[in-house]
Amino acid sequence: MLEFIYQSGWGAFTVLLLFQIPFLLVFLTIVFRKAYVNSEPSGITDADVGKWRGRWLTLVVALFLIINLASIKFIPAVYTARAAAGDVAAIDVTVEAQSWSYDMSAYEFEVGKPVRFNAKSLDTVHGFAVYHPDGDVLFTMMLVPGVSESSLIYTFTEPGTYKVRCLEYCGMAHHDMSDEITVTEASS
Ligand SMILES: [Cu+2]
Repeated sequence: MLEFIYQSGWGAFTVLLLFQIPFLLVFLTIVFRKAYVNSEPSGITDADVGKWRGRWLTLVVALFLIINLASIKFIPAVYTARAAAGDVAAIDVTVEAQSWSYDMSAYEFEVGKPVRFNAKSLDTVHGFAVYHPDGDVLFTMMLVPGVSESSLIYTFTEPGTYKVRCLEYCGMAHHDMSDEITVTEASS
């Protein structure tokens, strides 16, 4: 359903509006209120500014720490290192990215079986991003030509058709650079 966001210029334009419209509304509200509703000095003292600056900084630092600590286990490099340290037998798959398609040694995987994606690019910088059938990005890898393969271990938890997309701008047909992975129920 959200395919158009990736495949047409109007999709990108719509996403742009989602960022621009709220910004514009807040900006115009502030300008309007200050210029036409209340042109008097604000009455905010230096002490007020200091107090709110302190609160704001505390909030930002606290959010930074909480979000980072809570999300650390979802970082691909972290769960790949954990899976590798755990000695699990992962299925090796080679992925070769080239403008503007992928060549993979396998396209079908099973739920619950770890897959090690060994990916590289043959020409320019490409991405290898795998999307859950509901549209969420599960992980993305940046593939730089001339650099040895990057590896990532991922274990699919649900069957379905997973979309692969390039998330590094790589030229004219970048928006069309995609593929599909099928994940089936565990056989045993
Ligand atoms: Cu691309």
